[in-house]
Amino acid sequence: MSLTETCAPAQAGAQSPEGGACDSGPPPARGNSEVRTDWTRDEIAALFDLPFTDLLFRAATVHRAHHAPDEVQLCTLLSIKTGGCPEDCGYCSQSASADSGVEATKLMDVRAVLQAAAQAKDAGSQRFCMGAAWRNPKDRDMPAIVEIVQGVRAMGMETCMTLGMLTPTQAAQLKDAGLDYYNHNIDTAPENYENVITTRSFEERIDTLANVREAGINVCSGGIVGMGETRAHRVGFVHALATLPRHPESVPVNALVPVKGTPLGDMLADTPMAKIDDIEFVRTVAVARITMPRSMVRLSAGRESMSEATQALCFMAGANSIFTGDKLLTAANAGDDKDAAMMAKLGLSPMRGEEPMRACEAAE
Ligand code: SAM
Ligand code: DTB
Ligand code: SF4
Repeated sequence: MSLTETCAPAQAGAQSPEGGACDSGPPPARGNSEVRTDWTRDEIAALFDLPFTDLLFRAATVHRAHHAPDEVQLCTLLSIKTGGCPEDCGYCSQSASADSGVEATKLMDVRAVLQAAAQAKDAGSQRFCMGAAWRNPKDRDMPAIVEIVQGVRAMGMETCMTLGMLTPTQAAQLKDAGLDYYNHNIDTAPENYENVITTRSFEERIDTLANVREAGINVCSGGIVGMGETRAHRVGFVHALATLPRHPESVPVNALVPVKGTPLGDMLADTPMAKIDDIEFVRTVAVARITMPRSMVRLSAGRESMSEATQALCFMAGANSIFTGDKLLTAANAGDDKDAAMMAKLGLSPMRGEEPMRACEAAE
């Protein structure tokens, strides 16, 4: 049974804001529809500090001004090149420097990738996201990558890739192939970056995001919560995204999946920080929604160990996209049966229409 089959019918478009009702608490709400890229850290910290019910109400109000609150976008992930990565991201099972037991593979055969995409489409997924454990793609990899993008697009699905750093030329090649989205996470606050990754800089991440934007590809960028970072780091993380020259079209919020054999998985194991507090996770989602009103906010890694109640709070707080299926890249995901049951219970439907940011871009 597919997720599409089990869910309630899609609702009509986003509701318009009622206005006025959410003006309490710092910073003052300047109208639900306003999209700003001049957020200050103090304003974002003040949002995090709001009483939880006020924060949720405010996030839900912003959400309803821009999105249909009972629709969730379904995306499927596939690892097209797993493990053996030269980068040392402290959370990642695929780093060659981790002792996680993940076996390194070569880039998958184009036909096998297209077969997996066809299955995802049958299961109701609108977008096929493909990840490669690379610091950056080599130019010799590009012809196969281009063929994959063209093939998945020909099936009528949206395409997303995450391949590491891109040069302007590679970004242009992907755009020409028809790539819809590029995922490249900033992961954490700039000042926390070197505590998590030492083989590249935060600025290099921003450079690739600029190359992707410049090429005309939609941007997907977010990060991970629960890596032992402080509240101030979470403020800095949201601030870095919300003050980009243009907000990312998609903002994945991952909860750390602590993997044995990775520096962060091992460091946090058996400590009170092994799992992010559920309420703090929901707060992060809510603040992302308020500061980036038109973006899709994607509940990404970590849903497998999250209760339905916590996920429901995340949907209230403005999350409106999930990864479906049993597997993320290497880690377990909730799975289609569980998700279909949750969506039916919550009365959520798969998203059918266009994303608000893209609809606005088309109108501009
Ligand atoms: N190599 C590419 C890169 O780093 O951009 C693409 C793949 S990488 C696995 C994509 C993202 O997955 C990372 O930026 C990180 O945010 C997320 N991720 C990886 N491992 C994770 C984990 N154990 N828990 C939560 N998120 C994770
Ligand atoms: C993102 O932010 N989360 C996805 C996607 N972008 C590529 C990846 C999650 C990976 C979780 C750990 C794993 O499966 O190895
Ligand atoms: Fe490599 Fe990406 Fe994993 Fe970092 S997150 S080790 S770049 S696959």
